[in-house]
Amino acid sequence: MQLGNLTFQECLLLQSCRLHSKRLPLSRLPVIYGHRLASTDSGSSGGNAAPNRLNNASAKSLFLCGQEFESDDYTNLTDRIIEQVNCGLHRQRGHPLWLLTNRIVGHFNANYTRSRSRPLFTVVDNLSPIVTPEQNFDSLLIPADHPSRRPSDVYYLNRGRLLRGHTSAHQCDLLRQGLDAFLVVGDVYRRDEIDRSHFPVFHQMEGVRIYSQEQLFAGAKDSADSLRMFDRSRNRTDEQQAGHSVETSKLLEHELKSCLEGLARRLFGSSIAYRWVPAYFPFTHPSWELEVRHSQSDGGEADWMEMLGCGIVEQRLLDGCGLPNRTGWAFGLGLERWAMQLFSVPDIRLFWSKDPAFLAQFAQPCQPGADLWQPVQYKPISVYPPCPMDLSFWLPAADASFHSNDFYDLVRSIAGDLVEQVSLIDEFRHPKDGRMSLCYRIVYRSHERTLTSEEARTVHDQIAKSAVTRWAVQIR
Ligand code: FA5
Ligand code: MG
Repeated sequence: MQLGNLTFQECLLLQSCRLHSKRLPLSRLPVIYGHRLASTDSGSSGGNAAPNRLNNASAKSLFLCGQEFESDDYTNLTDRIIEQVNCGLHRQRGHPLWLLTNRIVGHFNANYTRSRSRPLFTVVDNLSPIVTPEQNFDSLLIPADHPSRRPSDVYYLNRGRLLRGHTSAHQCDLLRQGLDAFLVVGDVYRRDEIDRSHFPVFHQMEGVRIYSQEQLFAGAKDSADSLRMFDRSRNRTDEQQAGHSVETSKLLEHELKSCLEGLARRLFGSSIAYRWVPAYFPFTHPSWELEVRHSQSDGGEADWMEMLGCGIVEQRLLDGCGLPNRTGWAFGLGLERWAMQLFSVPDIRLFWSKDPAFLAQFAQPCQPGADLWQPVQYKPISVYPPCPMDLSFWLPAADASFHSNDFYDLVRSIAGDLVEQVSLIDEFRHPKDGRMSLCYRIVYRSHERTLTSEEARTVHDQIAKSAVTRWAVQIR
């Protein structure tokens, strides 16, 4: 077991290198994305009345989850994303994300109970992924000018609706509804880089637990009466929120971390190497990320993989939900990342595979009545060679506005699952006319067969052609 011994700044810098292939300014680092119940929101996530589609004929509206939405200047959904909305892999029995979700819920139910063994945590897994900016951002104290709101990072249906970027979007609504301990599972959407552990559609599980003073200090027995949850004389520091007593800060941190460490040990075994890294989220303070040592499938050096973000819920958020006498913690974990670690799945795209040879490997523990915890280790069906190709172009003018995420979306919508990775490998500004030249490396690889270079070349040429049409770039 390994705990981090880095300073806060070192952690931030380290993360900037690891999380983003290119360094980003620190202000961009606290990348968060992050409602309303299905019954009160834009359609439930159950059976869709009509298929999701962009209404191309007029391009003025789109259909999603059985509802029509008017498009506007913020609309940026692509057909491929639309196809995946409400995929809910975690609800499909037999899928590895279903298996993982059920193991996690089983662990919580076994370890956290109310009187008469009733589960403490309410599980909510059917909320619509279509939320408002209020739910995804404002309710979580995310500033109006925060970069995570930009259309370059978020899939907007229109200015008033978006695909949730994290399950935290439901925190406030569920707290207002009166829940004091809950797990929310759902598909989330981000315009993100593409690599083996990032995908624009993935699944998160949110956990929130809030306490009254009596509940928080229930374990303190003799001294419980003398302990106070709030101490108005205390200021905000790196370790605690203003107004929280020292005991509250320490106890909440302990409860949160031991809950998550317990979960990691139950799933991955007691010898798992992990570390806590200080983090920043506008809706929790202090905040951390949990990283787990992850061995590379290709035998390369083991690396740390970020598994979740968490922290002590900002008091201002609880006040806003009408809960000024409660304190609590919250976490949000990436289900695919946990499943990759747990089942040794080397690439996040595999979770989208419909190949029976993939799904069959998880079928046994998913049978009704079977032991959910019987060990499963993914065995690669076969390994096909990657096919890397570079694409360089000049932007049309010195002041041309161009965002890499738009390019990643274009690549994804043309190459689909044949693209394993896209990265910006070179940037160069023309000394005379100031135009930018960009070079992207696109790695094509199929999980189903060996791609011939002609096949990859055809797709690559199509991408180049579309980039020319879309942005008037000049291929080099
Ligand atoms: C969040 O989304 C916060 N909402 C988490 C949180 C909840 C913090 C409650 C505090 C309190 P973050 O952006 O770090 O944080 O994402 C959480 C996890 O989702 C990551 O740790 C990672 O496991 C997973 N994740 C993030 N981006 C991707 C991606 N593109 N593909 C797959 N998994 C991802
Ligand atoms: Mg993170």
